[in-house]
Amino acid sequence: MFRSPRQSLAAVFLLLFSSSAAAVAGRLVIDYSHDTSAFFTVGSEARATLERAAADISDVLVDHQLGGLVSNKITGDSNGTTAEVTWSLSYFNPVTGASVSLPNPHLSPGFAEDEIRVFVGWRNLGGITLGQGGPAVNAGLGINGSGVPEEFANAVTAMGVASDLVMTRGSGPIISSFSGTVGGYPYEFDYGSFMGSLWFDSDTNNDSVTDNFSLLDSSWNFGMSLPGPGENDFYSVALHELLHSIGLGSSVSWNALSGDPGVSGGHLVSGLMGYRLSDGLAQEALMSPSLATGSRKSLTTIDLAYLSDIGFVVIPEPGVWGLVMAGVMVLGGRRHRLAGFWMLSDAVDRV
Ligand SMILES: [Ca+2]
Ligand SMILES: [Ca+2]
Ligand SMILES: [Zn+2]
Repeated sequence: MFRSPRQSLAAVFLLLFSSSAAAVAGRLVIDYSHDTSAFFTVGSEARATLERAAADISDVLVDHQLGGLVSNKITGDSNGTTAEVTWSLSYFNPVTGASVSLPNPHLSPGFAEDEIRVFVGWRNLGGITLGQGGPAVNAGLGINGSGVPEEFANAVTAMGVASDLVMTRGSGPIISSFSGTVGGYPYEFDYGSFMGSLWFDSDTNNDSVTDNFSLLDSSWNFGMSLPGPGENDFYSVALHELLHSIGLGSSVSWNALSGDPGVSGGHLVSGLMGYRLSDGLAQEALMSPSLATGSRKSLTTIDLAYLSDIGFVVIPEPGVWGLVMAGVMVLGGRRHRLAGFWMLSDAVDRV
């Protein structure tokens, strides 16, 4: 039977989706501990849909790429002289925006292999903003040392190497970097994707009063069925903000792509098309900056390619899915990377 190229590509992506459905979910752990609204109660449609979005992203991230965190103290040694860094990590409270510091992040909340924790909530957002999200870009560190001065430079260097090995979590993106000097010797630390925050608009009529559930429900489409005319699709916004929260749009690895023609600030350019992983049909990238009311966006090959570009290992695996990978690379068409680092701000964006 004759098939147009488009049809055969669609068939390949359908196969891809079937395969991904069997992957282990749960790499994105949704944390509701800051949510004070009644909108994410256990059993609610919004919560179920958010969990589905997290699972759908987890399914495209390959297992065993993000290392666990077993200690927040990391030591470098040079002939018995040591330099030790003690890390704390911070994230933004999704409801209040306050920075929350975790002095012992390996214990509380703890980071198992492959897990990224995303704190979620609701806020009254003005204008046309539906949601905001970003990775945790704050951290604190203290450095101690002991030994002889002539070995300290090497110990500091060894500490940096050892810290990067643990704190970048392996092959995931670099979220942020620190540099400075200790005892006159320079250090630079990178760290990877541990946490993020995101929040959704709870004031859909922009009267500065949090909507009651009935009003919220009439504006948002909380379920997995497609949105009706005029409704904003919660699943689409959840996917988009979750991808922000793990580093797309604001991270050292993302900023290194700033010369890429597909990248515009914290988003992919409007109109950049990919193929939906769910059914192989063409769709504007999920990570473009806007979402039309009454429409749904889901993960596309383009979004997958940029997840790969910032450091995640994503399905399909090369070799096994060679045909699909070739398609992704052609569609992506972006291999122009700029060297250099940008310091991160509290980057969150519309939709
Ligand atoms: Ca309101
Ligand atoms: Ca609003
Ligand atoms: Zn965005």
